[in-house]
Amino acid sequence: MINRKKVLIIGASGQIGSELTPFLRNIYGADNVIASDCIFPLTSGLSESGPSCKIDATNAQDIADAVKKYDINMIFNLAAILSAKAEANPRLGWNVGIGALINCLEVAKEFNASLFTPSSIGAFGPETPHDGTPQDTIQRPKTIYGVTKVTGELLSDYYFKRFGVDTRSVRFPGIISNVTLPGGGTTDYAVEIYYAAVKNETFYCPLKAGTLLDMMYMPDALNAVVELMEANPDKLIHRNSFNVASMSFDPEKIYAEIKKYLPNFVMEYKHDEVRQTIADSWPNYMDDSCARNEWGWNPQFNLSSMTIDMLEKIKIKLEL
Ligand code: VAH
Repeated sequence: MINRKKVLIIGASGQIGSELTPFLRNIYGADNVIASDCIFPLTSGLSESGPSCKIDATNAQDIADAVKKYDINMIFNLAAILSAKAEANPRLGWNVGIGALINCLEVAKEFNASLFTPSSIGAFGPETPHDGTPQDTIQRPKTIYGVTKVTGELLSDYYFKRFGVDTRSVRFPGIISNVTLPGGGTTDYAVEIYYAAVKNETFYCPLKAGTLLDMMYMPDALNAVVELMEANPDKLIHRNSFNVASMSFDPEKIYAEIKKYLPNFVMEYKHDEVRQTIADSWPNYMDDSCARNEWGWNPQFNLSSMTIDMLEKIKIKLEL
């Protein structure tokens, strides 16, 4: 691996980017991690803690200019429109998801940079085995988000095999975090429920009881990204994209876990047809043995430990 990492993060203001940026700055040095976004302004924390620039990822020249200016050799492309929001504007979902990726692939090829682009459980569809979803299986997603994720996996593998671009990727479950709220995702309920509980508000859950989904706490997601990108390439049989799992639960299970600490918390159901249809097409839980065998994936958080940390961190954040 290249010893001196010069990193560019595209989409640094999003749910993953806003935490991946400081995480990578701690590892590689603040001056070596350039944060960029074009949809949301960078938070003061990100722009004050290291270099930043404005990049429209659907403009290849923007990316190339930044890679040249900062001598980048590792790109994290987090540009995406999440599942439910993309269903309302499929063209935008495609233009951002694939437009940004093809530009990143071409720039990574030209400047010999490695490239990480997250995939998702959204890359699977209703025909995919839902229990113990295999690493290699049928992928016929019925959402534009899923179509962009499968296309992204295929494009990233193609650029590796055809041009030798060092592309790597994981299929993230729903990511739960307490720094930046997610926007427009099907799994967002698993973040919003914690805020409602801390604020002692009734939570109206958009998904039905029994809707099992793979989920992951942000600290584990950040470790997955770095461990994969730092993995010995000779050990990688797969690249785009690894199943990574840590916990699977339905609304009833997370509700019961929160009530252990906030017994007066009330959750009711307020069905969201779009999100329910999407969630029903996704796995109940994935088999992530390939990630564990090929690069040592080993999540640290489960629903219980995540709940304790989320409630504590949100109470501090909301000063309650
Ligand atoms: C979404 N949070 O719900 C994203 C993610 C696996 C889910 O891709 O769209």
